[in-house]
Amino acid sequence: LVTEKWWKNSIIYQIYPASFKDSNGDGIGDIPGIISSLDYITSLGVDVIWLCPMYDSPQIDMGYDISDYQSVYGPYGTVQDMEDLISECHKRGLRIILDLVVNHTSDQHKWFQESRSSKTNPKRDWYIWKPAKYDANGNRQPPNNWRSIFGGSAWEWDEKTQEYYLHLFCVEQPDVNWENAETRQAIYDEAMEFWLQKGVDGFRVDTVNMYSKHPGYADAPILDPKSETQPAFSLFCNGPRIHEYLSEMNEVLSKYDAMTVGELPNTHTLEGVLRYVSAAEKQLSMVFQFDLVDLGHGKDYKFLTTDPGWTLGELKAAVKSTQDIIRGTDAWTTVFMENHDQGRSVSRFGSDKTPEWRVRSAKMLAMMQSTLSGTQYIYQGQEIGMVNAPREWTIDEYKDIDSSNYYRMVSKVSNNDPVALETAMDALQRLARDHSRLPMQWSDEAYAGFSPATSAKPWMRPHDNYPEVNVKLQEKDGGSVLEFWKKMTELRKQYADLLVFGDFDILDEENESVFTYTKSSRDRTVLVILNFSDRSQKFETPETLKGEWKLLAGNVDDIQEELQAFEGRVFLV
Ligand code: TEU
Ligand code: CA
Repeated sequence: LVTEKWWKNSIIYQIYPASFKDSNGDGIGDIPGIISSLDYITSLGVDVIWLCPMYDSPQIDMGYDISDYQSVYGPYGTVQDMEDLISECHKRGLRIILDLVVNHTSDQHKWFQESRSSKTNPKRDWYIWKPAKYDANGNRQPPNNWRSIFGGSAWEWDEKTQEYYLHLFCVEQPDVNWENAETRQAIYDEAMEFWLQKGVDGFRVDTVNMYSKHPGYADAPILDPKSETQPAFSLFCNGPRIHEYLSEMNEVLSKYDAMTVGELPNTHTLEGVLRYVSAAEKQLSMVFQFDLVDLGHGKDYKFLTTDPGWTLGELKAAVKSTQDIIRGTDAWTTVFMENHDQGRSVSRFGSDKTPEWRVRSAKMLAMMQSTLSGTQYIYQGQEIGMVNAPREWTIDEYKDIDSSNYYRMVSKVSNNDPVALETAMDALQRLARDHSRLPMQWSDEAYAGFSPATSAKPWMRPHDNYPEVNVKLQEKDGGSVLEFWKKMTELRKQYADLLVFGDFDILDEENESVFTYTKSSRDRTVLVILNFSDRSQKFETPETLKGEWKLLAGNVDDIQEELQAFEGRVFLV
């Protein structure tokens, strides 16, 4: 273990700057707020923080639309604040990684301003411009039928220069042309080296498989006959030059021994994933696969009119596909159930129906996460069991562009049909990205202790449950979700050979209520039993594991013969 890379046995805490801690009372989280919370973060047993984009940005997509890689968004602070944050982290033995968003920039970035100024501008080719197509009636059409990930066409017409530009995300996020070597160099210099030289320890790499589009820009197959645009993931993910680009990027990173975790949507085969994370390939340290967090989504579009639900069998298969990445390979993997793009895990995979189930299922999920192999990620608020916003909240409380585009689309298509709009709110209440962006619940004071009591209203409404679910209360309660997470992170470190590096095997693939698996090293085994149902279940002793068992962790006080609703047990065999 000693010879392993530092990032393998690390626990990484993800911070969403707008919603973490507001130090100056303008209702928006900020860097000084993060600095003031570093001792809290270290108390969790965390080794690294990952900071979501804090760069200057018009905030159309909450900072994933960057207008200047080398400056900081005013309300969050300054470059000096970032330098302080980096040194305050390092002082405490914490490492820090930033979000690297280089598939696209903001349309306000000076590169794009130049690019769109004329067809002959030297930076014209830094973005993806294409001429219009015309139909039989002479009507102007975009170059192809690709759908943007936030809905509508992925192409935007530019009146001034009479061409379309590509934006896989929102209109204000034009895609950079990675085919241009000069553009790539500018990205390495301005977005990467600038911060590596300031001491950051690596990057979470946004949309890491989208930089190389399939040449020809062919139309996507028609999956949605009622729509003019079609999901086109297969045509813009994992394109022919992607691994060449990542090798080049890796040369920059390796000068600093920086870690990377790539965001890898729409990639499901073992071979496909290994191209990114096998050590021999020299691309990325690890990736986030989407198998687990995509459960209960539509395949090509996440919001569906009917809830597709998910089964425990699907969840087991999703976990297995990420654990298998490291079985007999030189690759590495990740463990996560939440991030800033997802609903809260307790609401999705546990239960927030009663306070008792909320607490117990949050602990059950903590047991699962803490016993799977790979680098572990905790998203802010997950450690106190924060849950999705209540169903009663109206669309006005949802701030994300993905949510508002979706709601607007439904109201247009349905002509404001109240039933359709209520169904849309059901979908948003399950899956909207907003849920993870509610203010962090620090205490039972005004605004959940996120903003000072005297300040402006926070940019998002704090969850109504903050008087019961908050850090301050849980720090004083030995039975809280927070104290449980701390125990689990300690256990993970103590049994790292099994929990971080061990082999994963499912014992009950067929069981739709209980998830039983082992983690094993050469001479020891850990057995994990998790009841994902809200009913009691039979507790079965696996035949192969007779012998002496020691209970390492559990989430009920009175252990009985049967497993209670959402009960979990972790044994050392
Ligand atoms: O997300 C990319 C992505 O493909 C999805 O997670 C997407 O946000 C979701 O499916 C939409 O419903 C990354 C960032 O994590 C996300 O916050 C950004 O909006 C996006 O890239 C664009 O930079
Ligand atoms: Ca602030």
